[in-house]
Amino acid sequence: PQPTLLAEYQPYPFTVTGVELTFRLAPAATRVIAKIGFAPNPERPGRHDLRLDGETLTLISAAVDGRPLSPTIDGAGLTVPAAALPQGPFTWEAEVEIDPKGNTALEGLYMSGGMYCTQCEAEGFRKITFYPDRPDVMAPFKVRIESDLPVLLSNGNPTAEGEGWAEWTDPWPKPAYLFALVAGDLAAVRDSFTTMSGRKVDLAIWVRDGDQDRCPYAMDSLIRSMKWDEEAYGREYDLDVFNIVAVDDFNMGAMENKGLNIFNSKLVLASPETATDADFERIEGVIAHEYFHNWTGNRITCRDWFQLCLKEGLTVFRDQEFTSDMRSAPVKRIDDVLTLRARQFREDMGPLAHPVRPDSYFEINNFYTATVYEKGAEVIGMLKRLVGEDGYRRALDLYFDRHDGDAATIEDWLKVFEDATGRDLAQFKRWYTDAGTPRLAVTEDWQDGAYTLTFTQKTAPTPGQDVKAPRVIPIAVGLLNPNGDEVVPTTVLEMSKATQSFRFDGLSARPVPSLLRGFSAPVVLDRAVEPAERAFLLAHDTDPFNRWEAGRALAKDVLITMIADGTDPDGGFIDALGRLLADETLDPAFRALCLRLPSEDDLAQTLHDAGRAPDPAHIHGQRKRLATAIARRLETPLAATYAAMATPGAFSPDAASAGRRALRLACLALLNRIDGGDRAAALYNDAGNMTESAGALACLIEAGRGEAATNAFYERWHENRLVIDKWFMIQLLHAAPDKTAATAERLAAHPDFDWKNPNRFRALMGALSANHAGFHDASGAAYRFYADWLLKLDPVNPQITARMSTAFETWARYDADRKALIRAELSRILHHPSLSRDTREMVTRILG
Ligand code: B3K
Ligand code: ZN
Repeated sequence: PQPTLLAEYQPYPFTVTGVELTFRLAPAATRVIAKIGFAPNPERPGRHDLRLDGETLTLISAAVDGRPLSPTIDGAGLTVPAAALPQGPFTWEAEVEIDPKGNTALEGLYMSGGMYCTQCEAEGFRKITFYPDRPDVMAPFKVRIESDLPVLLSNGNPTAEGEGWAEWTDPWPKPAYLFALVAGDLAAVRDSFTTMSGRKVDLAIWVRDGDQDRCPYAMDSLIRSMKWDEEAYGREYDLDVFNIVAVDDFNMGAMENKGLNIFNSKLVLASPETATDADFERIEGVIAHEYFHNWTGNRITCRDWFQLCLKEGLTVFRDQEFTSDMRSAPVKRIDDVLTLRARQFREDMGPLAHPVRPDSYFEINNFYTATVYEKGAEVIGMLKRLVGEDGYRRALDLYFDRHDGDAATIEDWLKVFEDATGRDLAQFKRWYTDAGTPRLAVTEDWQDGAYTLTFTQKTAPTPGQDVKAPRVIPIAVGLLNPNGDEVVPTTVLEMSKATQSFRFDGLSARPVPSLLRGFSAPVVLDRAVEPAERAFLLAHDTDPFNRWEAGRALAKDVLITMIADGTDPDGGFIDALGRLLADETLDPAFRALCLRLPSEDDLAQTLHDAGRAPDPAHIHGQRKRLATAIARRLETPLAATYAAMATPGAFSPDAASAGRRALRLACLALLNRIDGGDRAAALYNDAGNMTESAGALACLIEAGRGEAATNAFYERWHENRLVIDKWFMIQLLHAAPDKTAATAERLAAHPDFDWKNPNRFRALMGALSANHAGFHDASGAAYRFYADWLLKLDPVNPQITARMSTAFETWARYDADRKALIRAELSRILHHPSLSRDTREMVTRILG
């Protein structure tokens, strides 16, 4: 097979004037009758064959302008020769049969617990009917659904219904990937929203009967999102109805289908008893994300899949802004940077590194990555920093104005910024075309009241890109006086050369620099800093992100030293942490983040960057040792804070209450190292919400006394799938390294391990690979077990298999034995005779 290349883009030879679909639903034999209007595309003069994508379809009949024909069918679609087509517009009609029940890949039309649902992005529509399944072909759709099921939904507005059928009309031209259909025995939770121009929109969340009481938070989040998009971006909703459906079997989080968002049920359903604070926050963020796609994705879509970041980077950026407005902006920024570093930096520094806008792929589903999403959002954050709040607003207004109804490109996106602000973005564009995380080295000079910062940027080669040209890097800097006063407030330095100096004059004393404030660019700062300076910033920096960052860097330095020479942890660091913990002027959520130690995976990468092969078991041991030392030295304040942060009374998922619980659990996790699990046991017994139950259970397992609670948890929740996912996950995340593989084997044999359900598979396997020391146990048992399961899942659900193969992307960090073990598993996978295209592409790239 050949890769698809950005450079080979050509418009489709036809435009689609309208699509009419009839679905006669039956589990194993659904009929889809399509009537599609085509017209020659003036952008592609001449006569062309009609090429339609189609996979796993049985063609029953086909006709052009009413004349039956038998097109040539291959594994990827069908072709009608130009000679068999009229010169001008024509109507294509086709009836196909599909098998939703046998569709375990969960792409196209499939069944989940008795209901029909669809997932078409990126290329799933071709499993529903023959069609030009590409995002630049946009058309209005009319859909008729025939079924005995009581609830029949599709995109757009409901236009007619009768006994056993319903009809939906979507007036907004859309690409096929935004098509959706749902049919089932569902219950609705309803509300409404009146838009800024006074139109009333009927809102509904559709769930299984019995789940209605877990919908209010999602509904509230939707209403707040609709309001926010009007206020922050001037964007109004454009249909009479907005429907959300929750399904249990779903390959990812959620999908922004026009007017009919389909969600993984874990991102809709929440009650205090069943969902953690993190779940609530995630629900709010994803509901917003999918809703925001209505403008950034649906009204303006992507010309081709290489432009995926056009909608995803921008929509992530928008949902991050939304969450910052709803909750604490600094805490949100820290959370986002933690995720970026954990997932995107790891990707960017390994064999899977690719540009935010890739230029080649075998399977596009493999490019829904942290780079496209999270780094894509960071790039927009940098643009905003460079052009300022007003420039950003003007550019976005122009974007919506100029491109509404278009399938656009990154070039179009950058052009609106150039036109709105007069700035040349040719060099900035490298953030889209070049892979890799730049490293920024810093030196300082102090002479006669002038302070000079010199930065040197360097980006290591990435697969297929050996030489890296310098990028535009916005570096937000503030300067502090030795007494802690800020002498230069946040200033954005614009670096564009490989090496560049910036000078600050008229200072009375040598300042302490606070660099890369707010994490103003997705780069790694390489600067050797004395612990005293970090402690100074931890105590005094006015930029909350950098304050946290200073503590983080200190913790990392301490841990790296402990790992290197087994020295005792630094008391100065622990005392600084203690002062922060006791500072009641600080947001509890912020303090909780400061108490969190760098992850083992992060430490492994740091050691590797320094040229040392990480030993996962040793890292695990030293990290625990530091936690124990902190608990010993700060026992009194930790215990006091633990008690003070209780949230008595009715549960509220708001950010302030969640922050208190986060701080409380952060204290508990440390105290748990020295109290033998006593506090966790007490908390487990009277926890009134899932945040505390799950937190206490994790501590009990860590303390080696989790058995009773684990069993009790199962007894209490075995009928709730989402909670049982947590049950699988917690046991593995907190298993001791040498017992992790055995725990995974035991859990995989549990009757509730429904491995074809993506949430359940991810709960177990995702937690296994996230248990760094357990996954990388020297025996290789976890590697083998994990690879066995990838091979088992691949024929059933290639998308999930391919995605989960990234657990192995870091193999090159480790020692020769581990490298050999992982490579052996990867090549065992690769040599499997019928491996999917998805997994083949990933494993090939990982092996390099
Ligand atoms: N656009 C979808 C993701 C589709 C993934 C296809 N493999 C959800 C989102 O990003 O909003
Ligand atoms: Zn998205």
